[in-house]
Amino acid sequence: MISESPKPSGSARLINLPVISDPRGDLTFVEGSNHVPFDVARVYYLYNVPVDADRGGHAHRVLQQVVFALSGSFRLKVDDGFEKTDYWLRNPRQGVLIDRLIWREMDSFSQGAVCMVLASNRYDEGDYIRDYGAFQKAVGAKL
Ligand code: T46
Repeated sequence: MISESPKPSGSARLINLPVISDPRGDLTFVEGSNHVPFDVARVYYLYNVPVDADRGGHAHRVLQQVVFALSGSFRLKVDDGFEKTDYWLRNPRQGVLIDRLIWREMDSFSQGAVCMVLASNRYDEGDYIRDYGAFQKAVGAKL
């Protein structure tokens, strides 16, 4: 239940995870290098996010990540330097794979939303590009 507009970027795409449903509820699982295209080195989650908060606002040089809304909803905006795409995440079994060198921003968090991220590498501040002009230069976009 993720809507996209206007069309998917070449370097971000939806990932659908398996679900096993029975009268006790739903169970979804993720296996590294199977359901996501990398070994998972780190998991982090965002919670207690104010509804008017803006998060992200950067790209990564090498890191790949998959972003899920485990609970509630939020908007994930991705930008490969040429094309921008909005994903509205609200289904815990659908995530967005964000490849390297993709600018991302998140906003419009619902009350109580929980965002979980699977990452291909451990935390490294040196991997962040936090300046949009530097990002455009890195992807070779026209300034
Ligand atoms: C991303 C989006 C979706 C750590 O110490 N370890 C970690 O694993 C992470 C993710 C962050 N931090 C520290 C770095 C900052 O001092 O936590 C602080 C807040 O991080 P940041 O402002 O980067 O949080 P977001 O929500 O803007 O971005 C995060 C990820 O950093 C980023 O990779 O793609 O979520």
